[in-house]
Amino acid sequence: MTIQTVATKLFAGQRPGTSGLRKKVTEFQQPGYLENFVEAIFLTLGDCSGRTLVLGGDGRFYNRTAVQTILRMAAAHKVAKVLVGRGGILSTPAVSCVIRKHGAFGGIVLSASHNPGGPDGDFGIKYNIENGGPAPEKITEAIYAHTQSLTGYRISDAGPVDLDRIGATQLEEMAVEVIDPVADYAELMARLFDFDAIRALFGRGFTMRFDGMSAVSGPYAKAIIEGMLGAPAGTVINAEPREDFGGHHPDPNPVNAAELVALMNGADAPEFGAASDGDGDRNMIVGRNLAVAPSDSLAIIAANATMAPGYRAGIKGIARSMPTSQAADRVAEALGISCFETPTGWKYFGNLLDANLATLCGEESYGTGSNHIREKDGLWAVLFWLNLIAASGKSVNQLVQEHWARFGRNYYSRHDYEAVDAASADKMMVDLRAKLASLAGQSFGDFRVAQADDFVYTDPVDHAVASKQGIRIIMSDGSRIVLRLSGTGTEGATVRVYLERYEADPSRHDLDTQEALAPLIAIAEQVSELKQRTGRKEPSVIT
Ligand code: VG1
Ligand code: CO
Repeated sequence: MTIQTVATKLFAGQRPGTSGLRKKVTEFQQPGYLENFVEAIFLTLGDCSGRTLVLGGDGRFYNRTAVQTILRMAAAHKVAKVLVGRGGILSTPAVSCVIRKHGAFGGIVLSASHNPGGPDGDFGIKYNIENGGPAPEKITEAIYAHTQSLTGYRISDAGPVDLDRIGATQLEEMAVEVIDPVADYAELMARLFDFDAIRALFGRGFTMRFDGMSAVSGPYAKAIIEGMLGAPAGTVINAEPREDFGGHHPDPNPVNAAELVALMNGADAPEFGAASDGDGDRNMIVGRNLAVAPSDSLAIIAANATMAPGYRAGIKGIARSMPTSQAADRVAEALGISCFETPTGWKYFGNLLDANLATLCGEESYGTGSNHIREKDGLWAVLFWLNLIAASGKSVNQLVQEHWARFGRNYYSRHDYEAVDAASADKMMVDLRAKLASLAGQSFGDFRVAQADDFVYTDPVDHAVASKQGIRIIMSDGSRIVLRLSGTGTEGATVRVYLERYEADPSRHDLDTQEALAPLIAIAEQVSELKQRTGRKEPSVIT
C-alpha cells in the first residue's frame, strides 16, 4: 500500500451553500471532483495526526463509493482513527451525536438531505466541527478557497474496507472502526425522553405511523419506536434506506408525504403521524386532519418543554431562523427568556447552543432541535411530541388548538418557485433590494410597511456578520413577507417566499391558511413581480 499524490484540475463552483456542497451525482462522479473537495477539507483542517473523525451518510446513491474514497484520503492525511457507520450509514443527527460522545475532532456527512437521490439525483458532502455542528462560514470559505488553488490530492491505494461488519480494521496507519449507526443515538434519546411513559402509551393501544421515506431515519425509528418503545410492527413504514429512496422525494411536507397526510385525513387514521427527510434531520408532525406547521411545532415544544425529562430544568432561550414564524417569540416572551433570530441554516445555531444562550432551535423548513446535539433532529422532534402526548394525555390537535388559544395563531406558509432561471431570480432580488428604502411607510390595503430590509445577522458570540440573508417586508401589525434564494438547490435558482400573519382572536383560528394569507401573497407578487419575472403562474410547492 502506498500513498500517492494525484495531480488534479480545479473545478469551479465548489462553494458550500446553506448546508454543504450539493450537486448532481453526475457532477460528483467526474474524476477528482469529490477528491478535490475532500482534499480542501483536509488542507483546511491541517495536521490530523492523533485525531478521530466520524464518517457516514444517508445511504443515497454514491454514498458507499464516497465513503471508500474518503477513508483512503483520510489515511493519506494521517488521520488516527475514523468512526464509520455500518454500511456507510449515519443520519445527520447521529453524526453530530457520535462526534460529541466520542470526542472526535469532526465529521464528514454525506448527504444532499431533502434533495432527491439516485444516479440522476443529487449528492452532497458537509464538514461538521468538534461541537458536532456544521462548520461555520469561516471554515466553509477556507475550504472553498482551497478548492480554487489546490494542485493535487493525497490518497492511499489500499483496497476497500468492509463496511458491513462492525468492528475495527486498519487502513495504512489509520484505525477504522465500523460502528452500529443507531446505538449511541438511541442511548441519547432514552436519556432525554420519558420512554416508560411512551411505552405505556403504546401499551394502551396508541396508534402511530412513521414514514421513513426509504431514507436514513428508518433504521433509527424502527429500533427506537418499535424496538425500545414497543409500538407494533408496521408502525414504521418505508424503513429501509434505499439508494434512490424508492423513488420518494425524502422532503417531509404535505406535498411529498401525501400518502401519510391522506392516511391521517382518512377514516382509519392513527392518532399520530410523522415523517423524516433523506438524512434524518427534518420532521413532519401530523395529527388527525392536521399537519402541524413546523414553526408552530417549535413553539409548542418550547411551551411544554419541561414535560420531557431532559428539559425538566427549563429552557434558556429559543433560536429560530429569520423566515420561521414568530410563534416561538411569543412563547419566549411568556417564559421570560431570549429569542434569537438567525439566518437560514443550522450552522448559525451552534454558537448560541455552545454558549448556552439557547436550548431549542427551529426552522420553518421542518427542522427542530436542541442543545442535545448541534444539528436539527427529526426523530428527536417526533419523540418530543410522543412525550408531550404521553405526559399530557392530549392529542396532537388538542395541543395545537390550546397553544393557539393561549398564544394566538401565526398563520404561516412558504411558497417555493423551484428551478427558475437563475439570472432572472438574481435580477429580481437586486431590483427588490433597490426598492426597499422606498417601501417603508407605504400602505397596501390594510397593511402598512413598517420596515423593509435585507436581513443582516451579527453573531452575538463571535460577532461574525452574515449579510444579504433574505429580504424582509415587515408590516406594522407584525405580519411579514420574506423573500430569499435557496442555497441547497442544484438546478437554476429556487425562490422562496415566506408569508406570516398573526391572529389573536380564537374564533378566527380555523381559517384556511392560504386564504388567511391571501392579502400578503398578493402584496408579495405586487412588490416583487415574481411571476412575471420567472414566467411562472404558480409556486412549485406550497408548504
Ligand atoms: C433549506 C432550508 C433551511 C435548511 C436547509 C438544510 O435551505 O430552507 O431551513 O436549513 O435547507 O436542510 P435553503 O437554502 O434551500 O432554503 V437539510 O434537511 O436539506 O440539510
Ligand atoms: Co436534512
